[in-house]
Amino acid sequence: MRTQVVIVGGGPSGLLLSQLLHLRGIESVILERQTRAHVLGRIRAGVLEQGFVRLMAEAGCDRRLQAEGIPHHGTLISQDDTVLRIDFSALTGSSVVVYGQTEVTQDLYAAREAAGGGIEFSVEDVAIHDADRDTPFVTYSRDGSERRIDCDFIAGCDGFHGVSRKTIPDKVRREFEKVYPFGWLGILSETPPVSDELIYANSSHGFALCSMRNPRLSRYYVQCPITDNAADWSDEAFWTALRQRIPAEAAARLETGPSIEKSIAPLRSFVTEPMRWGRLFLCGDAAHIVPPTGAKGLNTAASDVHYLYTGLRQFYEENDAEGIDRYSERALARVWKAERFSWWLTGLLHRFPDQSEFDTRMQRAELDFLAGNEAAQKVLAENYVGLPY
Ligand code: RFL
Ligand code: PHB
Repeated sequence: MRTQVVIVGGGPSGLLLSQLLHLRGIESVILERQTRAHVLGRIRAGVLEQGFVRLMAEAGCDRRLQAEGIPHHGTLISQDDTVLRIDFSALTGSSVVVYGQTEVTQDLYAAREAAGGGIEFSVEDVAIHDADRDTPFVTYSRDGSERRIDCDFIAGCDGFHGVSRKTIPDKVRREFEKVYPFGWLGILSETPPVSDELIYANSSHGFALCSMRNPRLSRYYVQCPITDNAADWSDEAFWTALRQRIPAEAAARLETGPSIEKSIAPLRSFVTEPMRWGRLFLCGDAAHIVPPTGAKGLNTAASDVHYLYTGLRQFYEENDAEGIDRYSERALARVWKAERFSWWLTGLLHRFPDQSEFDTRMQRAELDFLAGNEAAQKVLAENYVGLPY
C-alpha cells in the first residue's frame, strides 16, 4: 500500500493533521495503537486557545465547538483567601474556550470517518524505516498479519510513549527534561462547577485547580505526592483536600458528588530537538511535554500541526520545501515559550517538598506584585490565551 503521509498516532494531533491535509487533497493514513473507545476515554485537556479554535474551523470541525464551547474571558488565581482576577479580554483582546479534549477528538473522528479517511486502530509493532532517505516506509501488524505502507512523509503524532521520537538516532537527538516532585490527582464529577471561571489556587496545603467541562460537569485537581495511588484516594478525601486549598467562599458553595473518573498525572517539562529527521516530523506530545498548569499541551500540539500542515501544503501545492525545512525551527521557537510559561506558573503555584519559608515568601511576593502590576498581568494573560502563530 502507498499513501502520501503516514501519521503514527490517532490522538488530537494526528487526527487534526490528517483532516487538514485531506481538505487540501493530500492523502494520509493514521495508525493508532489503541481502540477508538480507549482514546476517547482519556480525560485530558479542557482549555483551547483561539489558534486551536481557528484550526478546528479550518478543518471544518468546529460546529459543536462553536455551539457548546464556553468562552472564558478571565481566570482567577488565589493565594489562600486572596483572589486575583486576570482579565484576558481587557488585557489582550482575546479569550480561551473551555471544550474538552474528548469532545475535540470525537469531532475529529466523526469528520475523518465521514470523509472515508483511513484510520487503522489496534495496530502493533509500528516501525519507521528509511526516514533519512527519499523512500521511507512504515511497517506494523494488525490482526496477526504484517503490513507495510510506503509514503513520502511520516508524521510522528504518537505521544510521549510513542515510537517516532526514538526512531531519531541518539547521536542526532537531544532531550531536555525536568521532572517535578509531585503529580495532579484529577476527578470528574457530575456537579455544577464551583465558579464560572477557572480557579488556580496556591495554598499552604498545596496547589488546586477548579475547572469544568460544561455547566453540569466539573473537573477538579489537587497536587499530590507522585508516589500516591489514585485508588487510595476516597472521594471524601479528595473533596476535603480541595476545600482546604481554595478560597473559603468558594469552598462554602462547592457542590460535591461521586467522582466518575479519578487519575493521577505526573508533571514533567520535556523537549526533544530537532523535531524533524529526514522525512519524519514529530508533532505534539511526541516531541514535548509541559506540566498542565498553563493548559498548553494540546494547544502546543495544535501549533505544531499548523506549521507542519502549512509546510506540507507548500511542498505539494507549490513544490517548495521551505516550510518543511524550517518546520523544526519554527515549531521549537513557540514550544520553548510554552515550556517557559508552564514551568514558571508551576513554580509559582505549587508547594515543593523542599520548599523553604524563603521560597514561600518569594511566591507570595510574586503573586502580590502580579496583583498590583498590570504589565505583569498582561504578560501572564498573553501567554495564557496563546502566543501568535
Ligand atoms: P496523545 O493525545 O498522547 O496521542 C498520541 C496517540 O498516539 C497513540 N500511540 C501510538 N499509535 C501507534 N503506534 C504507537 N507505537 C503508538 N504510541 C502511542 C496513542 O495511543 C495516542 O492515541 O498526543 P497528541 O495527539 O500530541 O496530543 C497531546 C495532548 O493529548 C496533550 O498535550 C494534552 O492532553 C495535555 N493537557 C492539556 N493540554 C492543553 O492544551 N490544555 C489543558 O487544559 C490540558 N490539560 C493535559 C491536561 C494533559 C493531562 N494529562 C493527563 C497528561 C490535563 C491533564 C491531566
Ligand atoms: C482541565 O480542565 O482539565 C484543565 C484546565 C486548565 C489547566 C489544566 C487542565 O491548566
